[in-house]
Amino acid sequence: MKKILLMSTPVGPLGTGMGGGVELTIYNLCGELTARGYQYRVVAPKGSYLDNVDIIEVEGNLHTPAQTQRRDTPIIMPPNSVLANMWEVARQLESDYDVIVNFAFDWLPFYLTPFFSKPIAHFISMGSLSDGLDEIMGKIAAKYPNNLATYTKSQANTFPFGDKCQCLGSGIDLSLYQFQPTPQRKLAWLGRIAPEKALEDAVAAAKLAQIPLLIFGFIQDEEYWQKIQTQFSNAPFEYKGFLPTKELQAQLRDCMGVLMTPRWVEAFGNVVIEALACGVPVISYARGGPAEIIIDGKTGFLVTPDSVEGLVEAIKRLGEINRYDCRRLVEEKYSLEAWGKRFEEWLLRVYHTSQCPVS
Ligand code: HBI
Repeated sequence: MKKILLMSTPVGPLGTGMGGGVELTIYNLCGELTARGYQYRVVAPKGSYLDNVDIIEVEGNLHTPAQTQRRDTPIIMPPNSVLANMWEVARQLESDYDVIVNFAFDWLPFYLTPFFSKPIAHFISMGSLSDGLDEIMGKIAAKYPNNLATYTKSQANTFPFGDKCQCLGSGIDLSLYQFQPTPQRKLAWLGRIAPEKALEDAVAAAKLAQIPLLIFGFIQDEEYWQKIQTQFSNAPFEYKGFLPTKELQAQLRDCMGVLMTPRWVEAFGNVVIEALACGVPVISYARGGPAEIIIDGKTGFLVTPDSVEGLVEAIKRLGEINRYDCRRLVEEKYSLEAWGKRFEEWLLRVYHTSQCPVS
């Protein structure tokens, strides 16, 4: 295996925050593939940009974010779909590559898998959201049992084929995050601003605790954001925008804690390891990826899901956490090297078993 083709998400150009956690995952994978001597190209919607990454930009209409649809919503292909155009490029290029890695949480790449002569490794970025996707993913998992991977076990377990998913965790470039031993009296919330992230609970908790809350992230659902501002007009929160890592961590590190309020099964929660890398403890609802990362009472607190009072109780206990423990956990388990090795091993498994697929 020498040359790898990375196929991005169709919900937004890379570098805008619209691609959520997958943007950081693709960027980090590029760094790890370079470090390990592989050649690669990224195929992504027009307007994509990542430092030092060679991107093939493709025209076309973006897809609707899957989490805004219902479980029984039919599979929708927009006219002039950017995803269809991206996979036409993959068809033209596949003879030059050894493995194709798909990052789209969409029906088409899974359906196309048997039509390609080169193996397609599917990295699944969210938990189960739709019956149509579960069906096609399950078919491909049965035919290519090594080819599906997720961030965490709890994410994989939301799918009927969860036992076939490789769980790769995540990783970050620790050199980008500076440890801060002494915080100021403020909290942070990070993520795409959309209903499944339940920002309103974090604002409510900050208001009850009377501690300012800094909000970082891409505003995905404008109406939802307006509603929060109206509902909590006199709460102590400040929107800081979607910042590049360098600027984000410069503000994040000064916080006494991060609040994670996932309403859904958060696949992983890159923001958790970004906060811990700065020494910032994380308080999260005990569900999904964050519940597998946070060591309750040591690197933060796990709270009864959807309990704002639970968040407030945990905020009062933040002083019990040794901030060095937060940084140490990420250094041990979520460094880029540790994650890159897991990802490379998965791709090699996909590549070597592709010679004899399960018929
Ligand atoms: N929705 N349809 C669709 N396709 C994606 O690739 C997708 C998505 N919603 C969110 C998303 N990807 C990313 O934000 C992931 O990082 C979660």
